[in-house]
Amino acid sequence: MADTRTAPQTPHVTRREDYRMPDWRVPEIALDFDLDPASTRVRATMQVERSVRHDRPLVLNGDALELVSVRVDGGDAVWHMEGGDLVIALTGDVHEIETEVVIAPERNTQLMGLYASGGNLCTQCEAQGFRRITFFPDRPDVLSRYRVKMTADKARFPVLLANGDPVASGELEGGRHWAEWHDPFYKPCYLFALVAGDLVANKGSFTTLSGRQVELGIWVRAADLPKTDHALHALKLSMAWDEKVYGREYDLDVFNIVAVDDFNFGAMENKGLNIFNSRYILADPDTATDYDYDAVAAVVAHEYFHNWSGNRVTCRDWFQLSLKEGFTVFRDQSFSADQGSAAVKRIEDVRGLRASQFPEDAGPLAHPVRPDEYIEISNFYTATIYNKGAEVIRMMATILGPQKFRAATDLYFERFDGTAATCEDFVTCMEEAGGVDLTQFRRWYTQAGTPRVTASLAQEGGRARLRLSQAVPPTPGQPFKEPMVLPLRLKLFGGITGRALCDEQLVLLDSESREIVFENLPETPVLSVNRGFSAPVIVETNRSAADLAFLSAHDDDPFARYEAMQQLMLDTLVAAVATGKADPRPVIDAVRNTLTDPRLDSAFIAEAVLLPSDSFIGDQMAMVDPDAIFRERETLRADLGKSLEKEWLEAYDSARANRFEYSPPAKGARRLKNVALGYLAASGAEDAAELAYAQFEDADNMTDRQGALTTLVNGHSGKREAALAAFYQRYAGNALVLDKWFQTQALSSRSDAAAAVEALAGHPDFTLANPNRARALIGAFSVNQRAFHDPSGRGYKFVADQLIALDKLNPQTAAKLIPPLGRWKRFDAERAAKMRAELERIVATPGLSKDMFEQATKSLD
Ligand code: B3K
Ligand code: ZN
Repeated sequence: MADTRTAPQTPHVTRREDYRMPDWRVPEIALDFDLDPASTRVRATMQVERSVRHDRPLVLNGDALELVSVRVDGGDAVWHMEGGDLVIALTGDVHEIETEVVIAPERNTQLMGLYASGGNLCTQCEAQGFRRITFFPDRPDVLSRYRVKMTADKARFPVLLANGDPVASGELEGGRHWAEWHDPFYKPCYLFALVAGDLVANKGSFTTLSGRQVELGIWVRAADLPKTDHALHALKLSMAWDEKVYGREYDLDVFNIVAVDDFNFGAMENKGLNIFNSRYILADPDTATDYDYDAVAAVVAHEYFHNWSGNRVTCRDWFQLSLKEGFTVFRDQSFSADQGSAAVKRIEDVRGLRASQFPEDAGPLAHPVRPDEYIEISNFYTATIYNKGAEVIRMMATILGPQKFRAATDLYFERFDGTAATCEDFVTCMEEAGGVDLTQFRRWYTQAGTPRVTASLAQEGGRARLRLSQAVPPTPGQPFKEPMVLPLRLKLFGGITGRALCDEQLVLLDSESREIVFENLPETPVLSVNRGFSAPVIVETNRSAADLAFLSAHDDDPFARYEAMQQLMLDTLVAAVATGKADPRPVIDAVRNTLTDPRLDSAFIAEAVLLPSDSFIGDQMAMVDPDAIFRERETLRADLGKSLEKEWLEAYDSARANRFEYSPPAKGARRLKNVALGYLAASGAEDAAELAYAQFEDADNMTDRQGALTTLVNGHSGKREAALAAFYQRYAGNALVLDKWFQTQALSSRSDAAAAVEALAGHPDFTLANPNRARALIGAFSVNQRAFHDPSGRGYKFVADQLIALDKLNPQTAAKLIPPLGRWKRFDAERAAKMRAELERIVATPGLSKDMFEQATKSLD
């Protein structure tokens, strides 16, 4: 067995500028699996071709493989090992290579390669897991056609699935059976997949625009079958949407999705055989919140859309990851926006960007959308690659406009179909079809850091001057920055009448500063800027609290209304933290206006009246003071709760009697109802806990039940423990719902949250072996700003202890949880020293994975 751990002292750094095309192509591969959880035999037969004239050997990557034999053209081979890699000397230009290896799926705790989950066998290969299945050039620009034969015990593994279409199957003696699948499309090995298990399918069909009948299957354990209708429906919607909006049809006769409980992230787009974390497939009203329902649809869509943006056109190398991920996130965001309220979807996406990507861009792990180097590529599946990458695509769509953007994506798919492409290829298509020069825009791919825009409007009689300027902050390895191209949608409103004073303009700010003059203004203008969040930047303006309150009531862009309210709340809270006092009345009045505006729908109102999170408030401050932030935010919440008690009760009552239905209005009603419940509890109203407990008991859906539980868990009523116990008992054995039970307690705003989480780590249902459970407790706790940053440092120590233990099982999942400890520079000297000490302890741990080594050492800089 090869050692899977790299000595942290000598990490190999892979650099983008070192890219070289592959020495050998592998146009065909046949894989033969003799499947058994304890010991699986894998035989690979590959046709290899020398790509250009060179005298280099064939290097096949491998990791944790037990080599049984190597043959070249049916005879002996000249080979040796270099680390985990198999190096074969070849004399001709075309050869047939046969290898045989043995692997142990049930001992694979990393969940990369072939592994066991809940008694079934499944694979995960992206980015570099295929080398844990067989020896192969494990890089995305080696494209092959796959033939896969699987043999297994029929009683234990009645279902055998792989990529492409099924071509043959049969029975064998001794209760064994086999199946063979063939994928006609050339693909990189990271898209290889197989599943063997005791599964049943929710089956459906879809007829493509050109008349191809596609058999759809959502495969799960029999008990989970009733929870698969929503995912199947979302899949059909996604297939139709990609035809309509991008002209992209599905291309095989079958499309299968398998749900597994043990998975390192959300899901995987393997060709024709997507494998999902079960949390993004299973949904019914009793166990899934509205948020879960939406996430299932979004992830099903995302993975389906990868069939074109990722699979038909794949990435040349892993530095191009955002080529498929940024574009596909943009596609899934657009799909979700089309299913309900586009404004609310945009608000949710921007909130997510600010919660994860902005802090990443401002911290030690900041990197460009197209990184220049990595130690472990798994560490680069980040909010920057995914979400900032999506914003970059969105900005190009904004600059081109819908028709030209569609022409550009058509060109991209046509020109690069069946190939491994680069971000540069994508931008070139945008330029050619859009008739624009994106030379300077390309800085979005090379410069890290969130640009800061200052917008100040000055009025002189009937004229107003808008001065816009930009600066991009230094980031690790990039001390100086050039100006970016920032598409800013803006508009002026009359400060008295609320009337629009001009049409919306799209301003491309591409220099350090620029002035725009507005003439003949009949009244004092108020500036609405970065409408729809047209550029992923931080905007500072000279708008007063009155201006912001005015826009929160009158702007005709719902996102800008939300934004004005958020800014008003932020300004109030930041002032309160700084001075210990701030006037809450403008916020209270603006929230009252929003709550009682009959033109607004409940989903929007619920988003608009929510206070910014503790951590987002902290992000605005030079030094984060978690205790003061918590105190001032709770004070404002209580003020809002008390001052608007009548309005909250009305909002609550209007949705109280609703029975469950999954529709945008019903979701909006539940969202507002639960936000109102939170404010009623914050007001200190004596009967709020009774109300929450009644909701908890009467709920016919998880959104209401978990909303009530959250309110009770954050409070001190006698009902708290009863609700936690009832929830636990009701859902004993349901792993996804128990994750919510752990997570709700890990996110508690009470002062005893850190102690509670330490105790929960010893609960019989807690395990680090399941990534969802680890994230539910440790991941959630580390973003609970108040509890994690407990002045004693116990939160830091707890998380470091858990991550050191998790790293031994699953380095990829452990390394993902490092960033909260890496924010030490933003905290006072005592906290910073404690956080650094834990990072140093992690780095000094013997046998540390290179995943953790990279994240922890960079976080210390
Ligand atoms: N492409 C996968 C992510 C793989 C992560 C590997 N560390 C899922 C997705 O983005 O669709
Ligand atoms: Zn993706």
